[in-house]
Order: sequence, then structure tokens, then C-alpha cells
Amino acid sequence: MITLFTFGPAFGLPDPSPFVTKAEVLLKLAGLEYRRDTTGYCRAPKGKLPYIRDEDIVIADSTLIRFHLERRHRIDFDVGLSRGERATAWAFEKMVEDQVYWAVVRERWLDDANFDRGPRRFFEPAPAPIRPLIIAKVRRDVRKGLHAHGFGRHSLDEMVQLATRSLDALSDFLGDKPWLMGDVPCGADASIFASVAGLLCPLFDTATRSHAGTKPNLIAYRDRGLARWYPDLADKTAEAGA
Ligand SMILES: N[C@@H](CCC(=O)N[C@@H](CS)C(=O)NCC(=O)O)C(=O)O
Repeated sequence: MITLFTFGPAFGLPDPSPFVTKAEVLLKLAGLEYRRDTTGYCRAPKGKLPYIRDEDIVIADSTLIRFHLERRHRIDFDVGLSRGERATAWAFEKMVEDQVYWAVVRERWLDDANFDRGPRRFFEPAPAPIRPLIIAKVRRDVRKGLHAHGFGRHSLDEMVQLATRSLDALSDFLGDKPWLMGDVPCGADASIFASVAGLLCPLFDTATRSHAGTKPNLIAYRDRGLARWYPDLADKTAEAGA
């Protein structure tokens, strides 16, 4: 059976990482049996989650996991789509992963109030005397990562402008379709659902969340994904009116 290495549910989300949720939704779409393991971070081959173990092979990175599932398990996540439609779906997935993701990282990790509401909890298991040092180092690393990517070189306002343009494009393209490319979820929906659910998370007070909250079709898309893949969380999200 496939093992998916995850952080574990947090913030009312299936996982705080959209890439972990994406990998899990891909497994669900593929109809493959899998189990979750939340103890794998320290052995992550690329220092990040998700990764999977599938019998003899370990694959790190959500998109490489997709490629593996396509090859080894002969899954076509985009069945029924033309080449042009597949290309469009891919481009939307990568737009969200490359732009919106980094704005969300910036908003959750570098804004003190949002950090206190969310990511600070990850450090509770650390011994109290060294916890502030660990937190400071990890936040410094996040800042460096944002800078290395390039997104972190922009002002917060510029980042938000970039992310909201991508959200507008996504919302306009989605229109009143249930899924990105029509009536059936495709591979890109795994990633885009995960990102949209994350950025709508009501725990965080962010400009991207406020913007996404003005798009009824993105909220409905998130709710559709929760109902389909995470019905327990769908009920809780509905109860909280989030
Ligand atoms: N390109 C990777 C990105 C994975 C990624 O950035 N994971 C983050 C969480 S969202 C992580 O594990 N961060 C922990 C760290 O950098 O130490 C993928 O698609 O899987």
C-alpha cells in the first residue's frame, strides 16, 4: 500500500500544506489505497512534504508523485481532455502554485498576528527554553525562501496585487463550472482545490483571503471539494459558516 507522508490536519484544513492535500486528492482521484503517516518529515528526501513510499520507491514532490501515479498505476488524471485543455489545466495549476502559494506563505508566516494564530502551534512540542530560537530560525528560513524564489523581494502590497490577479483569472476561468475544466475534476483540481481551501481558511486575516472571499464561485468550489474529498471537514466548515 502507498504511504503518504503528511503534516496532519491543522487549521480546519486537511493539511496545512496545499501540496500535501494535493497529493492526497490525487490519490483519492486515482482510487488507490493509501495510508497517511505524520512522522516522516525528518526523513523527507528533499526536506519537504509531501512524499510517498510506494513499495520499493520513494517519490518526493507533489507533481512528481502525480507523474509516478500516471506511470506506475496508469492513471490519466485528465481523462477526456484535449491536449489544449490539458495544457490550460497545467498552466492554471502552476500559476496558483507559483504565485498564490507564496503570498499565503508570506501572510501566514511573516505576519506576526497570523503566525500567532497558526504556525506558532507547530512548535509547541519543542522544549520551552529553546522554542523561541527555533521559531526565529524557521521564520528566518521562510523569509530567505521567499527571497530566493523572488516573490519575497516585493512589498506586501505588490505580492497581494500579483496573487489577486491570479485569483481573478482563476475565478473568471472557473465561471460557473463545477471543476476547473468542466463537470469532472481533473489533475489540476487537486492542487487548485487545496490552495483555494487554504487561502479561504478563516483562521487567518489576510488580503488574499478577503479577496477570495468576494468570489462566490471560489467559495462554492472549495465547498464542493470538501464535500467530495473531506466530508467531515465540510460539515465543520459549514457549521463555522467559513
Ligand atoms: N514543490 C513541492 C513543494 C512542497 C513544499 O513546499 N512543502 C512545504 C510545505 S507547503 C514544506 O514541506 N516545508 C517544510 C520545509 O521547507 O522545511 C511539492 O509540490 O511537493
